[in-house]
Amino acid sequence: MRISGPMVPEITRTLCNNTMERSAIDCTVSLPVGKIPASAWVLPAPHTLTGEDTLEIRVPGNPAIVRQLEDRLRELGARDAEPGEFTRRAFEAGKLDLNRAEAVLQLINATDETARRQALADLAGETATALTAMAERLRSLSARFEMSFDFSEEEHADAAEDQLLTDLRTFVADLAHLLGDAEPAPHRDRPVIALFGPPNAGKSTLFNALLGRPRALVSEQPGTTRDPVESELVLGDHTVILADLSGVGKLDADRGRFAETACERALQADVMLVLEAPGDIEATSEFDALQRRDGAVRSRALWVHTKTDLAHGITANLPGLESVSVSAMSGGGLDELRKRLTARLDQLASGGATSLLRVRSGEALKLLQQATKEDAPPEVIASDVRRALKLIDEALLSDAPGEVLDLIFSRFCIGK
Ligand SMILES: Nc1nc2c(ncn2[C@@H]2O[C@H](COP(=O)(O)OP(=O)(O)OP(=O)(O)O)[C@@H](O)[C@H]2O)c(=O)[nH]1
Ligand SMILES: [Mg+2]
Repeated sequence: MRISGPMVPEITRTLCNNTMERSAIDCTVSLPVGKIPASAWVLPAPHTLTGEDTLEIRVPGNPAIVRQLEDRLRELGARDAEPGEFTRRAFEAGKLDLNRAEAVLQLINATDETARRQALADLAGETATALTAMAERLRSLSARFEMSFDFSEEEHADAAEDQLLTDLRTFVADLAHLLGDAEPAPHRDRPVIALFGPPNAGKSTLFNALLGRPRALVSEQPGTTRDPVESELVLGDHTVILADLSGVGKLDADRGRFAETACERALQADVMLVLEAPGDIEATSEFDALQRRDGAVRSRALWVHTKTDLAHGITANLPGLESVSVSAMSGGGLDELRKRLTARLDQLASGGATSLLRVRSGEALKLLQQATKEDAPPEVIASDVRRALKLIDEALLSDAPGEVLDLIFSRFCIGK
């Protein structure tokens, strides 16, 4: 167990009978099951991950003992951490910049070697350093573009312009290489988007609405969908498999006969839509159960509040995840959902690049690729270069508004 914050000295004294001096100690913790031998690391501020006083305590890995230690810590005033809260505190204490905090998340969720390599480079700050150098190159290119207008009437202007364009193309290729664009992560199969949620949440109705045809059976009877129903769906540049799953939870008429298959499919999906109808009480607990099986599922989840045409002031659960509200009946919110899904798929296709640094510099890259591909007049290219430079500068500043931060950290597992 790891605890961090101003109450740590008091808890260390009560629990381990120790002062807040930096030490590794053996101690005995009194729990209802008895006196338990424990090892503790007492880590005073500021030289800790979070910059706060921190206590790490290790007890034998018996679930009952761990639970009792958790209860004891709560009694002493500690509370459970929010997802990613340790990393967030590290970020807020200035121990970790946002790019690195995001790299931690990427590293946790990396599923292949490319993604792991990228995350490690981000974490070590290599990407930011390389990108800073790239920004300087682009700044000088941008200045040359601006200057070229002044000389465009002179006789060597054309040759100079060609050279400038060649240099810009070289820059674009280098940036693509830096961002890992040259070797897109090989996606074995089509990405899968799964619809997960309690019976009657409106999964099949949303499935049909996204496809634009009545492919899956819909009824007011809970437990209508049994085996998964799959269909291809085109979203932006992506063709995906959309999977409609059987409902999960106690309200299922089949008492969970098909729920395990649904859970397994949801866990394997690249993007999981968690559907919650107004007044539904099971979506959260079922999602929590999935998270206990695989903490990383959070980063793949998108919360969908359904049947918004029916909701009359019913307060929805706040899952602390990216969420959208839709009515498959009226079509409201479907465009927004498609947009969010396409953005997720773009991320997947770029090798799981999820950090703001990569997303923003990726946008700059796209802009420049477009600009150099077309036979655009220099004024237009120059303006695109300016915009790209602004995006990269912003990416390097790594400043993000509070709600973006909430979103980033919400995708961490609890305890990280
Ligand atoms: N008013 C309204 N009703 C909806 C909406 N979406 C679904 N419903 C209704 O909710 C009921 C359940 O819809 P389904 O799509 O079958 O739900 P499901 O989640 O697939 O249910 P199971 O397959 O049983 O797990 C049906 O009576 C639908 O007509 C919506 O956006 N608005
Ligand atoms: Mg269904």
